[in-house]
Amino acid sequence: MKAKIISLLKSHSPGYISGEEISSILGISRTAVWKHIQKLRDNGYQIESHSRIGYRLVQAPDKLYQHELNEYMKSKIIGRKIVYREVVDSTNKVAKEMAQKGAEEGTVIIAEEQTAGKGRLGRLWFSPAGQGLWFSIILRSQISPADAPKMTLVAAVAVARTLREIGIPVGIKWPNDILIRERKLAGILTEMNAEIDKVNYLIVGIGINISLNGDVLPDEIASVATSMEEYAEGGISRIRVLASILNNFDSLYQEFTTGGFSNILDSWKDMSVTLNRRVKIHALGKIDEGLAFDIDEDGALILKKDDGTIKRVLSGEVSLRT
Ligand code: BT5
Repeated sequence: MKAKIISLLKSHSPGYISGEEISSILGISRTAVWKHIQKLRDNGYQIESHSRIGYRLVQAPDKLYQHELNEYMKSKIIGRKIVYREVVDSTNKVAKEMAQKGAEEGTVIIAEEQTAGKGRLGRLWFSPAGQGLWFSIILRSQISPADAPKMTLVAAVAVARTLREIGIPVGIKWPNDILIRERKLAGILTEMNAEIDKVNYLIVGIGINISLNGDVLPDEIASVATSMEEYAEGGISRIRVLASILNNFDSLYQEFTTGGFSNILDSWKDMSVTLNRRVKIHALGKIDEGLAFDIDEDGALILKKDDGTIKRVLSGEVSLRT
């Protein structure tokens, strides 16, 4: 009912629609209409009312509600169901709990704030209220555990493609960073629940900084992070950015599950800031230095070390050298 009332208000905006008209279209009493309007106001909708002419939507809140997102969603699988929370510890953690209980493929969990957002290897992801997009996607494709790291690359292409479409010239740093001018705009954390030869489910967690407030940024984040607001003129609609990432992810995911990873890899390479650069890689307690010269079909980074030997790296921490 909430979504229907919002849709009626929007279709009449900036004009008024009478309570009587809403009540006759939706088949509810005028008192019920009034109660719904009150609830919408509590949810942050600015609605003017006038005794004779009715109700007028002045502004919808910048909240990531499913009924607001639906307007922009074109996806088939990803984001058909959106679970919205004001505050969670980590959307990846909530997604895992929901996946365990059988949540359907493509379910997205999104929060305004994370109190214990996760990075890789026990690191933290700083996720203040309303300043970013912090969300996780539940996937149940029939892939082998060895193919799971590819999903991080698929997600990176979805995020980078979306940001480039809106004019922010980001690059992808292997395996999970979206950078601009060598500062981190977004990160991806893919986790899985698997048996030896079968993935039960994957959780792809994505964090994107929209408007980090410099006053509350810890120093160690301020020195490495950036946010979209610094590069987008005229403000950003979090809802449109999120819908567009989910739509792009949806098409890439379908391409991936129908054997199209090599095309996705080509897009990844086109947007990469890692390839053909000197890099230092920390992996499993070892440090290697050399030229990052390719990504193979498994998503592994191929490093040509200074002694001429070739090393294949499946996971690790890359720093770009000049
Ligand atoms: C990542 O880890 O980049 C993965 C981040 C994934 C976050 C999303 S948010 C939704 C979902 N739910 C979760 O709980 N997590 C996912 P890693 O490569 O390990 O990078 C972590 C490092 O990035 C930290 O040690 C900081 O140096 C830096 N960092 C932390 N918060 C940041 C932020 N908001 N922006 C930029 N850099 C940040």
